[in-house]
Amino acid sequence: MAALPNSLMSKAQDNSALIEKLCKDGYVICNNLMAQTTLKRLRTELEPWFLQTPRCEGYFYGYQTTRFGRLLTKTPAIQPLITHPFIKDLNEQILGPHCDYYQLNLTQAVRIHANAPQQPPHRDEDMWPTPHKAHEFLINVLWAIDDFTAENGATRLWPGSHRQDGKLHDPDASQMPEIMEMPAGSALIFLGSTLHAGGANIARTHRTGIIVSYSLGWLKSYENQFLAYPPDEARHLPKELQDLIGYRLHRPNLGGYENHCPSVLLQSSGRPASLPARDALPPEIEALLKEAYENV
Ligand SMILES: O=C(O)CCC(=O)C(=O)O
Ligand SMILES: [Fe+2]
Repeated sequence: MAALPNSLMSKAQDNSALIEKLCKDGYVICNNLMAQTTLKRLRTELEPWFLQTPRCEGYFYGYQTTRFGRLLTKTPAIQPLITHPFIKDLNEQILGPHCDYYQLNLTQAVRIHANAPQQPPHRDEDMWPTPHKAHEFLINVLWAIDDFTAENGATRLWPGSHRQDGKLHDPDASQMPEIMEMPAGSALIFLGSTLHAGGANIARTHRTGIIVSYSLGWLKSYENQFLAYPPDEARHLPKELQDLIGYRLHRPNLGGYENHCPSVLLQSSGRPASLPARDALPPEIEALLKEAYENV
């Protein structure tokens, strides 16, 4: 493949080039991936929540930032971002082979206020404490709601710091991170194994972004999706989003309600009094068990 001119890619570029770049460098920036009308709506819907949400507490989140989740309820304009076909394709190729289905791990609005220091560098996958991960557990998409600049806290990221051939590669301590500058409406996509940090904000104004991350369907998600979107709320979402937030079984028999598909709770008739436990198995296991059963 011809070398890409820089880390900026347009949505017209085909996905295989994007995935190649993501796997090689651990990140890729897609310029202006969201429609301007979506950006405008997101700004309008997010602002009242930024005004009413108290500042974060803790050295990881950072005391001079504001964050909140549950974005499907707070800003419905986010729906097309979560199910963006471009991101879907990436998820299917990178996470898809390692699970029955991938899930929505988190939606989070992040505002880095003026004078905020740099966040501690980290890999988002470290929340799952398995030391040697043989494949990616998470894909992160950070949507720029404001322009991300060197001064206002654009994400710092260490290219090539992601897993290579099953090993975690740690950048040389002297390696400087790259600054993920991008115009509002763009998306920074990076792997869960890529080292990064929210930048220090030395500008006069804040920097706002939205994190949408996806993880393997058999992992505990960062945001508790069933509390964020209980059945009475989830019932009104499109099926694709109900699936993404986990109202379905992950084979074998994982994530059920009364050993049944949890989507049963989305019916308007409410909670059934009792249900038959029903296997959800991969076809090869199902076939083996059937054969053994019939030969008893
Ligand atoms: O806001 C940013 O630039 C990055 C935030 C981040 O990496 C995190 O909160 O995990
Ligand atoms: Fe992070």
